Amino acid sequence: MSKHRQPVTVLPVPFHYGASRPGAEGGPQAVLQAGLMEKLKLLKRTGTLHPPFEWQKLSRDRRSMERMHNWGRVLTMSEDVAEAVHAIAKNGAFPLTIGGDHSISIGTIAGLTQHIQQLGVIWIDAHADMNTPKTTPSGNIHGMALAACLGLGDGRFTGLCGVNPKLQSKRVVLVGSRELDEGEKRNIYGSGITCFTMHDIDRIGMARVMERAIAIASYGSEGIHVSFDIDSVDPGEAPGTGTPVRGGLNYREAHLAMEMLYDCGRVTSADVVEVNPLLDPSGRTARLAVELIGSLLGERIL
Ligand code: Z70
Ligand code: MN
Ligand code: MN
Ligand code: MN
Repeated sequence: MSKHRQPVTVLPVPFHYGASRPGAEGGPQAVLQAGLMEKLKLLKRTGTLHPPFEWQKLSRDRRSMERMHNWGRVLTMSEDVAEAVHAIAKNGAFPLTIGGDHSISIGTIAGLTQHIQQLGVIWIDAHADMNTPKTTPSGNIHGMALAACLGLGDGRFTGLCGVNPKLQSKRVVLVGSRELDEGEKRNIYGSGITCFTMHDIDRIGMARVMERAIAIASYGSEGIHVSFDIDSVDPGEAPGTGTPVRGGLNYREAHLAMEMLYDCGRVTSADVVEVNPLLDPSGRTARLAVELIGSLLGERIL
């Protein structure tokens, strides 16, 4: 099976405890409702739906701290997601994880790095999610997810699955950044990851940004993981998300990024996170998510 045309296994992760408010737990259902499985079928990518995880047990877990809200629930979810994603990848399928808030990527990346050597990551987001418990202004773990994968922050998360760090900064790229906290900026510089802000996209264009991002994430890697936060897209197109930030990717830039990722032939997994249907009763944010997944998996105009 060519890496380019692997069958897709969808892992729904209805989870919001990494964010400040509820709603993202409805993301998977909204994206499925908007036609995700039909899209996979159309693209002849099989489209298996992973059996749901026993979310009940999370409700009893009250472990929390001022600087790491709901860390018990996030940790339990991450362990389960890591195991599921590792199993999907081992089976030769493309794990497509649908969030849920962005803390779920701690789990997906932990699972992937057990199977793929020197994983590259392209993190498309209005935010960098590079806080640690020391720098976080909110205590919300979705703002610490990428840092944890790079070995920064609390050992409960950096040590997940026994490998720390999971990612090497020379293969990690941020795209679409436009709202960074002060301590987080220091973490970005200190870590050595690459950051393409909205300024860079305006200045040199999305095509050149993605060419560079892909080159960086592929260097010496067995695969690229795309972690796509829907808040990277401008709120005019994607209003249904917990922390909208104006000045985001326009409709065409978002599709172009996904198309270029498909065309590079090196993407082996993806997360689509932070779709919050409570904030968008029209459903257009979930429909956009399905469209963008289509572009990432090879849908073309001609
Ligand atoms: C802020 C924090 C964040 C997503 C919000 C926001 C983080 N930097 N990430 N929405 N996806 O609280 O750490
Ligand atoms: Mn994010
Ligand atoms: Mn393995
Ligand atoms: Mn974000």
